[in-house]
Amino acid sequence: MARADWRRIPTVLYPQEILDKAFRKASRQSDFVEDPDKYHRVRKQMDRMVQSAADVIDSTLLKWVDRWPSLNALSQFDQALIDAAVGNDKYRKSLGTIQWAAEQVRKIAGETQRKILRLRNIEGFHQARRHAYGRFSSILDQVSPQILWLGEARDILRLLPSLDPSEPCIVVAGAPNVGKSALISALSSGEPEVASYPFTTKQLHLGHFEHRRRAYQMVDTPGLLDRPMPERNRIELQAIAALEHIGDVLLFLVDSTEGTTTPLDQQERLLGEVSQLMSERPMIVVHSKSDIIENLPEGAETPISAETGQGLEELRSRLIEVIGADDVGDPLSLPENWHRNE
Ligand SMILES: Nc1nc2c(ncn2[C@@H]2O[C@H](COP(=O)(O)OP(=O)(O)O)[C@@H](O)[C@H]2O)c(=O)[nH]1
Ligand SMILES: [Mg+2]
Repeated sequence: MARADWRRIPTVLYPQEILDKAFRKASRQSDFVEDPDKYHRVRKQMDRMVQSAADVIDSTLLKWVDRWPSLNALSQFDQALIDAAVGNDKYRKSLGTIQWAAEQVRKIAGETQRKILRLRNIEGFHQARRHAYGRFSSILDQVSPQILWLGEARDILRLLPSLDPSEPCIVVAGAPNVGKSALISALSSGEPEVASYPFTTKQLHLGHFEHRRRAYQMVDTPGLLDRPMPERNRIELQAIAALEHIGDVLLFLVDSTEGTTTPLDQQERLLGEVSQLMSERPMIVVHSKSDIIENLPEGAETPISAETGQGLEELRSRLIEVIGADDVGDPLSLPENWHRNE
């Protein structure tokens, strides 16, 4: 599965800039035409101008379309994020429209070439060239909303978190302010990346640590797995389903300190909902802010503190063990139903 890297998509030119670039190049090309006979020279020049302008427009548009990942090639998680952030339909249609524009430009260039072949006078050649230029610019005018839309979409998408679906991923859930972001920072090697989530105005934290050459990713879930489920919209549900796919383990934080923002019974209800939603995935429940916990609720054995580091290494080992990415089994053992037929 590809990983979307929006930062690698170049800025597209404004429609007028594409035209300017195309027409400039076309004029330069026509200067290279040499023919002592004016009739033939102009005919070749006008033909060359139309073809090279079309080449520039066509290749600029197609090169850009190419750099956008095809939605189907992306992970479900990325697809859900893109849908929530800019809309998958709009995304597909805009790219389709730009591709259509490139085809039209090609077609116009072909028609003009055939027309110039049929014409028999110098003024006609000029006219055919002017006519083609006019059509190029009206095509670009027509698709300029889509070009501008994609430019804006790119700026939004580059703020989204990018997760590598081929590496393990830990989804960190829990009510607001229980310490999810602080824990991700504490477990991360280096500063966690701050990204935006289309579901919330809050920032999302994305961290990772390495173990045996694998990058264990950790992702926050503000606005998704931190409030009661019933009032979810379609896109949020989709994102939750996607999280379930991409996450190898769910780490749920409970804040049982005096100062908790969300009362314990509500946190327990949330835990119940989240564990139902992610029933396919192993879940680890920890009590955060152990440095200020006065009395740990009964049965709660895993206090951790992002502040003092208490319990963090144990937690890290447990996560690695539960994910089991390193379990390759015994390479010498044979499948149970294996028979040697010699
Ligand atoms: N004492 C203490 N405070 C913490 C700890 N972890 C987080 N906090 C504080 O709890 C508040 C919420 O933390 P944050 O990570 O933003 O919570 P989130 O909303 O779940 O991401 C912040 O003021 C943190 O400084 C901890 O281990 N000990
Ligand atoms: Mg947070």
